[in-house]
Amino acid sequence: MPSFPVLPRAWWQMTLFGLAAALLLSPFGQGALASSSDEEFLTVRMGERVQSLDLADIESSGLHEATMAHPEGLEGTFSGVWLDDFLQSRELGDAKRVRFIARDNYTTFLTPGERAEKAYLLVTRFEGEPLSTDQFGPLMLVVPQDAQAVLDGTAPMTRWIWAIREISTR
Ligand SMILES: Nc1nc2c(c(=O)[nH]1)N[C@H]1C(S)=C(S)[C@@H](COP(=O)(O)O)O[C@H]1N2
Ligand SMILES: [Mo]
Repeated sequence: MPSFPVLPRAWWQMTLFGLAAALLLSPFGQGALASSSDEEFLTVRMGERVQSLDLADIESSGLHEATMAHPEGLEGTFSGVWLDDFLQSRELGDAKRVRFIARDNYTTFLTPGERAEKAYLLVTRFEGEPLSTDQFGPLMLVVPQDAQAVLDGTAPMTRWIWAIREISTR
């Protein structure tokens, strides 16, 4: 019986380990990891009513693009849905407070007056791909018309919240 090439057992273990690591680090591996958390994409609350939304649910409000620089470092084409379109599609357009809660528990809210004053874009994608965790995903809120002023330091960005995991209304 021809002998299998004589290689130390450790060689095979290293090869298997290498393959597993390569798979995890590959776009395929990342896709698999990302999709496992899709069901927890965004929680939307109105009182007792809780909705769990995924990317497709949110983007069904209609995607819009904005090419701009985000002060946290991303520069390019962002896509997302207008916040008011999204809220209306969920029958939340009349909310007195729309609160955003981030993965780091940072939180902000918008009143109807603030929403009427500026067009807020709920960003779902950067350069056509869903926002990853290190790109401040899964969702972020920006005001495209203020992007330049924010960079120049002439407009505040206190309502620009990123890493949004929950929208809570009342
Ligand atoms: N998720 C999240 N979004 C956030 C913050 C935060 O800590 N976490 N900081 C907010 C505040 S207070 C401001 S002024 C701007 C800029 O924050 P930075 O100066 O810490 O970058 O982002 C806002 N968005
Ligand atoms: Mo701030």
